[in-house]
Amino acid sequence: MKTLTVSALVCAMIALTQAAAESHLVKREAYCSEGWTESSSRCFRYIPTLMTWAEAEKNCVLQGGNLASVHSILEYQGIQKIILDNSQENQSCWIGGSDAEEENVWFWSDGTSFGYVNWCAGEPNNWRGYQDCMQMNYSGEKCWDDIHCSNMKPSVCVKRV
Ligand SMILES: [Ca+2]
Ligand SMILES: [Ca+2]
Repeated sequence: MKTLTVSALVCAMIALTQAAAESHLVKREAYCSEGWTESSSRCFRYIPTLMTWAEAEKNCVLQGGNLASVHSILEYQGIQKIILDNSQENQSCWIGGSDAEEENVWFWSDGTSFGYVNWCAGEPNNWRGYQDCMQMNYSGEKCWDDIHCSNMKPSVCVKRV
């Protein structure tokens, strides 16, 4: 009788452990919703449609996100990989940096703090006095540049999980 109880307990424990392992797997698969790619514990989406910066931001918002913010070189490389995987090239894209509110005061449109930067040499230069939106993968260095917000570009959205 005692042996039977112990066996039953062991069986129950094995079953629970398996259930936990399976639910963990399911959770991992669903980390990002369909069409979004996990990188640095966030979900990103490459948008090939050419849009202005504001249109691109609005498009991300409609999908529950914002244009991508970047906080480290690892995050930046992760976003570059998503662009390369989806477009087969290192396309220049809109990300969420903007100094439209006040010249040379940069913000991320998702509200995260602006610290890490990867500006190209000599950028941001606010060329001709009206460059207020951030493109990435600019020039041979694939770094950041400020350009006029009405340029038409692909973009990268980010969504917090
Ligand atoms: Ca500017
Ligand atoms: Ca510039």
